[in-house]
Amino acid sequence: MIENDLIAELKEAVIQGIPEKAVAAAERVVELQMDPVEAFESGLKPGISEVGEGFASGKLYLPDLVLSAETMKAAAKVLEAEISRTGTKRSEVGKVVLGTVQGDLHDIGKTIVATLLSSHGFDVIDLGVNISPDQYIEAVRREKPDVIGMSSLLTVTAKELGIVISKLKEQDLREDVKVIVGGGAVTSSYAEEIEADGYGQNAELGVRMTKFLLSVEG
Ligand code: B12
Repeated sequence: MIENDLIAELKEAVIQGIPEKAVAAAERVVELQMDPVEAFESGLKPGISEVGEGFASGKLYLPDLVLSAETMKAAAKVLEAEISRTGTKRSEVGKVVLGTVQGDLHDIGKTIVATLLSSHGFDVIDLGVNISPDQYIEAVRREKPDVIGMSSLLTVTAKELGIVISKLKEQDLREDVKVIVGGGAVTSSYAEEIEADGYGQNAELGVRMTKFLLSVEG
């Protein structure tokens, strides 16, 4: 079946680190009107996970990781454009400030969460990567979001999530905003431990959790 072949091709392209191949497959996904979120989660994501495992076991090196990440980002851009195009029109269901925590430069997961939230009608302010607790606090004061979403991929940066929550409490802002966390370094039990309001294992579940926290239907 063409659809399964394309998913496999996306995965292979990321593993091999060939952006042109990944972009061409992503464009076919769009042409065939396949689900872009599914293509991201079942094609690109397992590809980059495999590369991550190769890196962890010493079979692959940092340049391999960089090339695969660039390949993933190039294809993700095509899929993200499609997710935005087919999404719900802005209906102001809520405002979300998103960012990757201080010390952490991983942005692929956070960006897909941002895109999917926007496509579900949320107003999303993406702060970017390496966001310090003070920058989150400033953003909460400035943007008055309903939710802040934080991403952490490194074990050493996971503690930043708890630091931001403590700072929100210190500044009397904790009651004003819901906190949702995610990323490879985070588990639902860790989210509970630091008293986040929600956790999202992937972008889809992150959107569902955000809707649940804000009592948004659908
Ligand atoms: C790509 C990648 C990189 C790229 C990042 C490029 C970029 N622009 O993002 C580069 C090459 C730059 C990189 C660098 C490093 N990396 Co790196 N990297 C990865 C890799 C292979 C994939 C990450 C990724 O993008 N996954 C795909 C996305 C879609 O998945 P995701 O991020 O998990 O996001 C999903 C969910 O988690 C969730 N989600 C994510 N965020 C949020 C937020 C919210 C609010 C919600 C609700 C949900 C949510 O939704 C997303 C969609 O499903 C992982 C391995 C892995 N399997 O994760 C290693 C990994 C994270 N990296 C690792 C390491 C060690 C590093 C470096 C320290 C390497 C080095 N020696 O320099 C540096 C650190 C740089 C820094 N300071 O951040 C380790 C971390 C180990 C650990 N436990 O701490 C990993 C696990 C690899 C490994 N197995 O060793 N890396």
